[in-house]
Amino acid sequence: MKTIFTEKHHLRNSKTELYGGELVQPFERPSRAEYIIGRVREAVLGPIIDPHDFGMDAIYKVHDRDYVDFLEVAWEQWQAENFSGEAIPTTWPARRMSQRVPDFIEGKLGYYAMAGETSISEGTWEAAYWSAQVALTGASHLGSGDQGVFALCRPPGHHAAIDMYGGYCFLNNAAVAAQSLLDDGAKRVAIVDVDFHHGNGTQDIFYKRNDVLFASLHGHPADAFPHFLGYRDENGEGDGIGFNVNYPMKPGTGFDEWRSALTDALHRVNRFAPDALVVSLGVDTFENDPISFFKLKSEDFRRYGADIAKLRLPTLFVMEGGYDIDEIGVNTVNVLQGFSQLRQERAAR
Ligand code: SP5
Ligand code: ZN
Repeated sequence: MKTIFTEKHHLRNSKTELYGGELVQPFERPSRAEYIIGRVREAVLGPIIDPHDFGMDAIYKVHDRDYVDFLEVAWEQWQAENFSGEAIPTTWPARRMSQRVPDFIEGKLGYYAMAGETSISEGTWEAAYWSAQVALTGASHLGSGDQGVFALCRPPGHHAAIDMYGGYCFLNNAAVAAQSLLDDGAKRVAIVDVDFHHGNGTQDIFYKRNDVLFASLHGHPADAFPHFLGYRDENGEGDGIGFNVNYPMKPGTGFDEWRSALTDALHRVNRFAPDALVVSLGVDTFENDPISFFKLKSEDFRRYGADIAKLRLPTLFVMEGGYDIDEIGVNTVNVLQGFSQLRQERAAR
């Protein structure tokens, strides 16, 4: 299996995350990608390929232009105010307040942020741009016949909505890739999000559409980030009714229950009969993840990778979260190996 990867992810190197009332070193840090690419090399998963630059067009297809414009200049505008720290919002357009876009950077941050833990820092835009290009390059390789491709995206993307950032995400890499598969001729694309957190951004982007089926397995919003989306009764809107499926699960959920939810999601994908599958691959479902509460073990990742392979769909894995830095490389590559090994066994018969 090919891995798409660039060292440009290092450009996202924020110093601060608002966590537990303190500014701490972010959980979403450059070493995450180093652990994962290190394990890809060690396991000899396959060739490692640089992204191609596909430009901005694919990004504008899933995000609002004014939001992308804001991301491009946010750090510059923040710096122009001579603030000493990184850019963090403090004020939001909450209930019964105006939804007009302010001019001043502090107001803009609140307008475009869906969460306040994620600081915007020097290089954030460039890293987010290249992360989206990694996903687009992965999609282009699926288009030319590969059966499984790994887009090692960093920063992650699934919390980034049509016009909102947060949850360590700025551009929705999985959504950008899914849209590009449609634009290159796919009639339907399914996205299965196995990150511990609900993929609120991906849900938002495709909520009114029936050409993308979105299924997300995640910590119940009553107990887990992003807190305000991801309930079971969110089934889509308009043409999209029936094409959004959420599997919220309670603290302490182990592999058996989690796998039943995945089995149900994969059945729905199969009935949808897509031309391609995008997997939002977060490994923060691991039992030792520092910010999550599912109980998957390292071997479980291999087992569910094989479950996904049984769909026999061209599959793009897009890296999302996973924060226990010692184990994320192993767990991520276990999914990819479980997928590839089953594919190879089936092909040999
Ligand atoms: C891509 C991704 O996985 N983003 C996740 C962003 C989560 N940010 C908020 C974390 C707050 C965690 N609070 C957990 C308390 C555990 N004791
Ligand atoms: Zn996550």
